[in-house]
Amino acid sequence: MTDADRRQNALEALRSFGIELPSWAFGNSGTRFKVFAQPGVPRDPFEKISDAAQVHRYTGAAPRVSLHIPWDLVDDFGKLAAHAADEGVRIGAINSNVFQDDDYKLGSLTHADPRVRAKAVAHHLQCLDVMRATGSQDLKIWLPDGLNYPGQDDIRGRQDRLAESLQQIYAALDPEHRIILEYKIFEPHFYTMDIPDWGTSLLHCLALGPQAMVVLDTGHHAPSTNIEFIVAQLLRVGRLGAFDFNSRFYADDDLMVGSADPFQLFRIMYEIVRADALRPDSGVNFMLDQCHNIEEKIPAQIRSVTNVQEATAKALLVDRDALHEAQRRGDVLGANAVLMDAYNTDVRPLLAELREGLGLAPDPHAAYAASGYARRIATERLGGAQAGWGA
Ligand code: PSV
Ligand code: MN
Ligand code: MN
Repeated sequence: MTDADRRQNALEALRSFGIELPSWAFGNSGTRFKVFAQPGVPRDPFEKISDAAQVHRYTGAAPRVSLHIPWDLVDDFGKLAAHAADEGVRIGAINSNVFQDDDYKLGSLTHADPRVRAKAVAHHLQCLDVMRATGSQDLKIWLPDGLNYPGQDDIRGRQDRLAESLQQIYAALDPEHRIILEYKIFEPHFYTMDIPDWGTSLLHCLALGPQAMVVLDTGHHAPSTNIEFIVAQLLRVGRLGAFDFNSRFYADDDLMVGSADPFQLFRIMYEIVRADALRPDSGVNFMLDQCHNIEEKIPAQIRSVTNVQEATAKALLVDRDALHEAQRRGDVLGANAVLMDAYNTDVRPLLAELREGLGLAPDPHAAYAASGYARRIATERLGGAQAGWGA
């Protein structure tokens, strides 16, 4: 295959590559020290979707929005889905939330008290109803459950209770639904989390059945973890359900994807391309999970989408025949050079061409800035909501 062929193939693959945006990226957010309010932030889930639609309008690559329940609770989810359609986007994954209720202080789906477990299961069944009303297919579960002190509770007993609670939720899925199960190494608990790693998530998914898949949040690992190795493993067994993309320097920083380590993002996307998992029907949902504490939110989401697109374009440009040949020969430096050649390619002209082919401006950042939308929402919206807490 020639360079020109690879370029054409990359353009074609990128045309159908969509990234899902989180509704909570558009609200005010911060750290436990301070939430800095910004002018024009959405006052309700309808306005969050309108803002997410701006990102799609200028990138052509962000056609869905994930919701978080109860942060995005509305009376009529059919109306919210219709609003999304009017804005040219769709509702994506529905995130449950069992981390802000006093009842869940010692656990939710793992809690020792059957009453609390039943309440947490019922919340997930409510999320399935939201999925039915919005046409969403993915129920995304991240649990805050865990322990702060050795001996605080029985590690193994909690796994048994978790398996049983998940089974009850799984049994309520419609045929087109999936559970996508996220893991996180630590936080809010520090001795152990009940789903701390991909192995634990995968074991629960395998026990549940084919409609359960793992979510890999790039910020949820120990420093230096080889994330692309995990991606390759999960793809091999057909259980990579989704990404929560973001960047981290220290902990679960939720910074813009590709800002801390664009090379890692490229390596991840290469494993995706290698497994032919970029296709919209591959079963991998490419989502962002980010908060923008100090930067403007819509431009930050546009930047995040273009960062993912750039890493993906580079991964698509890898000369896989040459790589395979170098690997077969045992040519260590040659194989590494093939990968680095692709990584070092400036793909911005390719992405500009992609956008022009879609009838968009070549530079989405400039086009959004020129649109006047930020000025309009700053004057029209007063009293914007926080991303989650208090939304
Ligand atoms: C937890 O840290 C997490 O990554 C989960 O995906 C939550 O739903 C999300 O963050 C909330 O921002
Ligand atoms: Mn996440
Ligand atoms: Mn997180």
